[in-house]
Amino acid sequence: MGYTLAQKLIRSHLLNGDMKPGSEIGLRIDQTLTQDATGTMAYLEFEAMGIPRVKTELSVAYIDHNTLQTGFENADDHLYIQSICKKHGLYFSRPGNGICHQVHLERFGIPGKTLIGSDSHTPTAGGIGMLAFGAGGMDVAVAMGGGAYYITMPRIVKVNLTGQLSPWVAAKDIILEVLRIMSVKGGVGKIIEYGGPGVKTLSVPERATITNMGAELGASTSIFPSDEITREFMRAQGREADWTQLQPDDDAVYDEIVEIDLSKLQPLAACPHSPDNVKPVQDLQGIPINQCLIGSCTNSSLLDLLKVAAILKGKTVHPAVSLSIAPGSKQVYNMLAENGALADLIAAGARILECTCGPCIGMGQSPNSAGVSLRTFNRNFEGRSGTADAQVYLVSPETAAASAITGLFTDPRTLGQPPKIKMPDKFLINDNMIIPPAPESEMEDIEIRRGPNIKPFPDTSPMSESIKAKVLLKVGDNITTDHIMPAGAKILPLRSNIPAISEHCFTRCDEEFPSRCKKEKQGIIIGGSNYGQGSSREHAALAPLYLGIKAVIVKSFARIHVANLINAGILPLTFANESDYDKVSMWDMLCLPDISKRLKDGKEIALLNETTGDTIPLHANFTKRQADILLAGGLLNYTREQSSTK
Ligand code: MIC
Ligand code: SF4
Repeated sequence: MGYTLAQKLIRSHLLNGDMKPGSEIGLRIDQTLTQDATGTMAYLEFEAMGIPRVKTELSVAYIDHNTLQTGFENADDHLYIQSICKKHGLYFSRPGNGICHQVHLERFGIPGKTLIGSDSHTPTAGGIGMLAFGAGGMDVAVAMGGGAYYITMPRIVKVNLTGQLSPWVAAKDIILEVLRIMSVKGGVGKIIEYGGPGVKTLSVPERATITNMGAELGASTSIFPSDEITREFMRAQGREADWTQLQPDDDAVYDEIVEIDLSKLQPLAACPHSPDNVKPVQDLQGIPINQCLIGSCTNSSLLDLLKVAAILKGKTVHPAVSLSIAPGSKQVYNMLAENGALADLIAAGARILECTCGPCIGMGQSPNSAGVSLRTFNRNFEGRSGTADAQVYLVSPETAAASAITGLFTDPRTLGQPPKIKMPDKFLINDNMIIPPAPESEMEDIEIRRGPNIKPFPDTSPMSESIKAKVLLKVGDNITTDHIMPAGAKILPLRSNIPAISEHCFTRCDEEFPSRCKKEKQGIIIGGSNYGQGSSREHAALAPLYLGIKAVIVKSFARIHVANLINAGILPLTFANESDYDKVSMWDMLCLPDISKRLKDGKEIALLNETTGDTIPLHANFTKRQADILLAGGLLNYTREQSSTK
């Protein structure tokens, strides 16, 4: 029996475990990336591990999220990360060089290598055949120190692409169709592998749009084969030597197959407030819009922006609309400037932003009250834009540009002949904004620059014998990490200060949550299914940890968040029977008797609801390693314990 492409890469990087779906495997990690909003914490954790130099083949730190700099905090974090890179052996991508996933694809990604990044959209690199995972900062810190990255062996879904896209239908519409079919939890525990004859009709930037938004499926990762098209892209980036051909075996067996005939697709939009709430643009035509935003790690490639420029050339943005465009990287920005397309965008009235995440993470450009905003981004969670009642739709660059001109939701197919855009034979290569690390011999002399907002990692202690605490919050299904730990221009500068950022924990759902936790000293959170979907931010675990949350009990978890809870030493448990969710209410006093002993012995766990008298069975499917991490009070303590017993 042959292997799928993902299975081949897992096999060649397997350090421990066996490749049986559902069992834990440890992978050797070749490359890591961080961005600045998660990076400071990841490097504080790396420092706490006491490893002098990164042990990966390549580690890169990007500055792309926290670039608004309304106070000293973000700039201090940037300097801290820059000094860490120099000292500990990492490449540093300066602010202005672009969004981590776009730059990594252009300048560093290598087909067949493994990559983990402290950002949920790290699987973008699957567009060139990398096996790439989004992870919490602590997992990235461990990988930088040479440790394995642990995941549950996923099942493999093949998305079989046939046919060819019709004019005006884009890669974004393919991934929106996959989201429509599978939903935001349909990818949990799975790797999405793209195959079939339709693959060769898609360029690398198009493939990367698709693998990028695999994160919204909840998938472990997404991957395309590495073929002649990948080779051309690598050649145009001056990196052909890094290319290898990668295909699944002919007799590979998949756990599930999803068929998509590209020729049947039409322009689609994800409607408020979830990436899987997908409708044809045709059905939304005529809705008046207020804002169009083009960019983010999903759709900010040169190819995307050249199409947008061609659509806008000689036109004017509708007076009712604000159109802003953020190129994905300095390379994209520079090439747009050199070939005149930037002039077309400016002439049409687009507001050109720096090449960062910007409005995607609520760093400026919040829409007007109840504003309708069309975005080429990947997430339209309620409130993420910074305007609580905004109506955010996710669309292709073609749909966004067409609508920006008319002022109404517009199917781009109404525009006539589409522009013919060709991938360049050669990209503009100038890595002057990437600073290499100092040689090992100079490491000692480099001083780490720590601003006053950078506070140490919160203290954790080993798990107590029993847990007894009140329910301090009860939430429903599909809670995102944006609910748990909101982002945006006001809160993001606090990412390196856990005590301060904790004041905002869950405030989008319940303003009183932080003060209630402080008063009660410890508590338990109850949630529905797919709890913790979205971002990789470990702050969604570290803030609850700081606020005294001991356990989170839900119907089901999203992959990265449950790993972050374990790493923080918070006990993540699931109801054995989902209907038992109704047997627990706010303020109930819950008890998990002998919990540390039960974890040690791998015994079933029962929850005692002392308020109602119910006994509720819970699932706690932890591996020995996970149980040991929880017992130690989190991954940092566990890693320290491990190294002291060696
Ligand atoms: C996001 O898109 O939500 C982010 C901001 O990139 C996050 C990381 C973070 O919260 O810093 C992600 O996707 O992991
Ligand atoms: Fe940045 Fe948005 Fe991509 Fe997250 S999804 S990395 S905030 S551009």
